[in-house]
Amino acid sequence: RQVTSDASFHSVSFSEADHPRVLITGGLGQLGVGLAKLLRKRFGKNNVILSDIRKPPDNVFYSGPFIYSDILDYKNLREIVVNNRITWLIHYSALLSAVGEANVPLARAVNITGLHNILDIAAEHGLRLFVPSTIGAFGPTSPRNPTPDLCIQRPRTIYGVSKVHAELMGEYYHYRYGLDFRCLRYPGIISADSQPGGGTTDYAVQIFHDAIKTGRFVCNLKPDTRLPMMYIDDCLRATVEVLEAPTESLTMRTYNINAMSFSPEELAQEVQKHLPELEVAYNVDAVRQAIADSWPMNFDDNNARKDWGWKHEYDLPELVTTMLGYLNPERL
Ligand code: AKB
Repeated sequence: RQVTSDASFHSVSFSEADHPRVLITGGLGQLGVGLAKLLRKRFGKNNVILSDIRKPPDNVFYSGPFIYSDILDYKNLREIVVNNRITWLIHYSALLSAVGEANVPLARAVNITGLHNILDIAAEHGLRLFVPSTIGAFGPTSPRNPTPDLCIQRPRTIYGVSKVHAELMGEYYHYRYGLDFRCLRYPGIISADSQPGGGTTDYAVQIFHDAIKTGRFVCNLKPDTRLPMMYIDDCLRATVEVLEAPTESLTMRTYNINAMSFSPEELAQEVQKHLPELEVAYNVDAVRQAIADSWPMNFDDNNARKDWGWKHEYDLPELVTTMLGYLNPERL
């Protein structure tokens, strides 16, 4: 191992000889392409394989290895891991909160049966396994302000139930079979060049696109709905940092991570500082509102900060300036 020259990382990187070989499932969602880019810079282009069941756009296909992989097909998954000598598995395939409620059987298959395949393959081949969890793994009976790592978890969505299941199964496999399972509970993630699909926190991405395209945004949550949020660069960096954290630094296997909390009203006001002509209206979606009302308002991530040095870089003003600068560079 060698000490990294990239100052934004707190841990170590790998030399060419002992680099991990990484497979990312659900690679064409909001986070996979960005994570692959980051990991390819550290471990080399050909050591990070993106996978999905959809056809990738040309720029993704040509930027590094891409492979078809269906997590519900155990043999296909196993073949990919064996043939490519995979050592790290990053499991991003999942149906998110709102879309999961619209198709519970599919969410159950992908989020629960798919996870079982991933766990078995990871345990059988001695892989380091990262599975993201979420603020959605908490529910109305959890403390919401703030929400600590360890507390009551009785979510009321299939997404939340599947993520508590993933946390518990991953930890069980860790203690029972020695699986190197690592899990972060992500807040709502905000990104400019990739779209989330079917989440409750998606409004916080859509507002930027609508503000620039039409100058009008209709929010599907009430103005004072406060939720934990994070800019994508912080989220991807946290993921790499926990994956590289020395085993002895991890006192737990599932950590909350956070950067900021805001409501639609507060986000709109911050955007209006740059685009005063933006009009915001509210047309509440009952399903999404009920979900958001059962989720944490503030997320306590002190254990991540203490154990492996987690530190966010983007707060609300920084997030808004970065998103607007990215989507519409001439305006700023
Ligand atoms: C969702 O809204 O479902 C996701 C999440 C917070 O896990 N973005």
